[in-house]
Amino acid sequence: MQVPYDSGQRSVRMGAGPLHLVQKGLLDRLTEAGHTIRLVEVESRLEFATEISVAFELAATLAAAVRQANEDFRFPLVLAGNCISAVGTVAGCEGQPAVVWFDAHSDLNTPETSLSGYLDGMALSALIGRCWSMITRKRVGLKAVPERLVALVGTRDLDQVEREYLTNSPIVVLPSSSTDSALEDTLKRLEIAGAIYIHVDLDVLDPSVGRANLFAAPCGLQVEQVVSMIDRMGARIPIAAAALTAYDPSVDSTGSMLDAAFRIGRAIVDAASRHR
Ligand SMILES: [Mn+2]
Repeated sequence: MQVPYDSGQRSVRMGAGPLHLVQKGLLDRLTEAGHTIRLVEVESRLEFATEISVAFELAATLAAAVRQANEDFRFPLVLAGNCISAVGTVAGCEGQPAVVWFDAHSDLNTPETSLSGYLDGMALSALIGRCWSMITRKRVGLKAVPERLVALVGTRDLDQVEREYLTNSPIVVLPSSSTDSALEDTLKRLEIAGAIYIHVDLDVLDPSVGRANLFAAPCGLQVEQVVSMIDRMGARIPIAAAALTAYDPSVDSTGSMLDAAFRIGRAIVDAASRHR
């Protein structure tokens, strides 16, 4: 599924990422790997676009597309500009999946704590029902995800408010340096949900891999680490849906992030097909 928007605007900045991934052959790679692919394009129909109205309209359309994929026994891989797309993807999943959130940032701001006003900085807060609860529930059909079913992976660029929030929250944080046994313990905790949603904001990767977007931060994960974690998750828990987000091709001057996205996309679809 392709959601080529960033902050309500189509095909600019990270909104160009989903289009670029497809143009450069992500779907061909997945087909070569033996998967049958169908591209579903998610578009906004609003006449007057605001960041918030477009974000949740896209989420509602995406939720319906994810539900349809489930009915057709197809695995939903979402290519989205923004992390707020997660609200729609999870709303479309059957039951209540746990959430594994690969991201340099925790996206745990709210309208009350955000200094930038940037909606993606509130994406995980929206998913757990801390903010935007009316529109996510009534317009998108989201059931807020309990915090004990959420794990942040590779997260290192947090503001003070987010740090304090995490101190008192059951959300698990696995920093880039975390051990295999920490991942095992986390999966043990998440598997009671019966399924997981894997969210990969590509800025989780270390800048030595390449540049995903304008918000990249040092001390991130290597591609091999992300791939091996996804592989272990898929071996243990069925993957209900996944997303690759926040890729801005205009800052990826070498194309190395494109290659990383291909490898992670392939790892996700391979891992998801284990239980299908
Ligand atoms: Mn993010």
